[in-house]
Amino acid sequence: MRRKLVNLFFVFSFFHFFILSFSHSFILAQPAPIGPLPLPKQVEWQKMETYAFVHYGLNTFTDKEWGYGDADPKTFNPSRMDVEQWVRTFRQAGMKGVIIVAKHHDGFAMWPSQLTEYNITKSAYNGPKNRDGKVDVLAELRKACDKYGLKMGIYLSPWDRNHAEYGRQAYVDYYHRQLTDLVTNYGPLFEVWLDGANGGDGYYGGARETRTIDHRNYYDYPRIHSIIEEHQPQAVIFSDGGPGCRWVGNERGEAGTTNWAFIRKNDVYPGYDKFQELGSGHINGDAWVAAECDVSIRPGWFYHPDEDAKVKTPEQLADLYYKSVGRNATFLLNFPVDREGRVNAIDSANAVRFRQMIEEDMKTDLLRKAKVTASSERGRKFSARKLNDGKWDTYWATPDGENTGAVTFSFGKPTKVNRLLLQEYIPLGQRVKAFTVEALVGDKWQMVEAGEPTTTIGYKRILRFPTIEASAVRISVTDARGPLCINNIGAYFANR
Ligand code: FUL
Repeated sequence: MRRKLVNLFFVFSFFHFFILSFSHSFILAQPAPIGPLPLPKQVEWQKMETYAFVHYGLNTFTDKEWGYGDADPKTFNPSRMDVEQWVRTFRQAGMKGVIIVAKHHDGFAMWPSQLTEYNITKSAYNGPKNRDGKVDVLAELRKACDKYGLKMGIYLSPWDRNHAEYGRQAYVDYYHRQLTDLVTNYGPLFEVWLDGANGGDGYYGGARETRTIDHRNYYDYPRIHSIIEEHQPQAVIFSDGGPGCRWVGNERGEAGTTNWAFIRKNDVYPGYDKFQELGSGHINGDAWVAAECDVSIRPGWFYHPDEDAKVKTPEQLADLYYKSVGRNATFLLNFPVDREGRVNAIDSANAVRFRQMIEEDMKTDLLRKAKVTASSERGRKFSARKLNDGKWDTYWATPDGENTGAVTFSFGKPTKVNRLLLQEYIPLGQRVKAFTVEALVGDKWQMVEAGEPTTTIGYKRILRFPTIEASAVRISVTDARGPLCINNIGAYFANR
């Protein structure tokens, strides 16, 4: 009996060993990451895809884009302000968060800052009070974001045309204290926005002169980053050069068709002169700093009554979605809150309709039920079936040494298609450099012309093309930085 038990034990251990090494061979087969890599918070940020921007302040009432820094705070006088209305609108427009301009270049603080008199408590605004009995637009926004499940972010302009010490060290200290105030008093922030603008002249406490600063060194960015990282480790820091995310190099809302999530971090700084490069990033970059497309729903960032007829249409917004989210960037859509203190009815209607349009465009993924085959697979765990299983963190991968590969999806019958969506599994890096799309029409394979170069994919790439009736589609990656790791491919028929 005892011998039998011992034998059984050996047999069991033997099998155990085999099972373990077998399963290990699957587990170990994950492709090696290829840097630069995103931090988990950068991946979470990119998954937000679309979020709102709010420009609201003295400029709204003085009809300016860049206040000089001398406007009377009493000018700020909304008649029917309703922060919840903003956030409800954003939610209906599918926005996952909102970044508010806490202070624009004019230096006016939208919260009861104790560091300057030039703040909201000195305005004519008589809205809800914070814990200290003061009006506080940021506290109102925090509350509304929590109520409607949106994330909150802040914009704090480094340039300050009101401050007497601007250009000297005392202002830098002030700016750091102002930032500390914001990152410690308004709950978790998903993004902190540091713009690179600096026009030189300003009120500067009455001096009314031009002051120039050294863009690279004046603000002490390392200190700014450490203040944010200490209190808001989850926040992604925006500037021309990141470190969390980067400006896309234009304010039209368009990313480059080739768009790497990398930059050479020592080259780029806020106010970078070769900002045109930011639309495509640097293929040989050493830091993961994906692009964000900031654009206003109106021509200006702030509200101007004469722009009521110039609000971007739902069609134009949808086009920008494809040119931003559909090109490996995020879409930061600005809403110039109006003089009543609301997202204007035209803006709100167009933004909500835009979201419906995108949802209708990509309502049914035609590949979910298609049969998929691949030129090669890296074992069962990384089979081509992972491309249309609806899961974000399973992916198709090719074996080491294979930096090209093709997948074919067969519909079984001719099917109308005009959109294709691709996603790389970015926690392991961005790899694809070039790909092609073909469709089987009748018994002939023909190239699908998306009207733009099919180079990078990254987190998400969406192609639009004239409707074809295909019985199969084939995607071939023709060049990449390493073995392929693609987690999702979808195809749609947008009926508009
Ligand atoms: C720029 C600013 O100069 C504009 O006024 C606006 O705030 C835009 C989003 O960033 O740097």
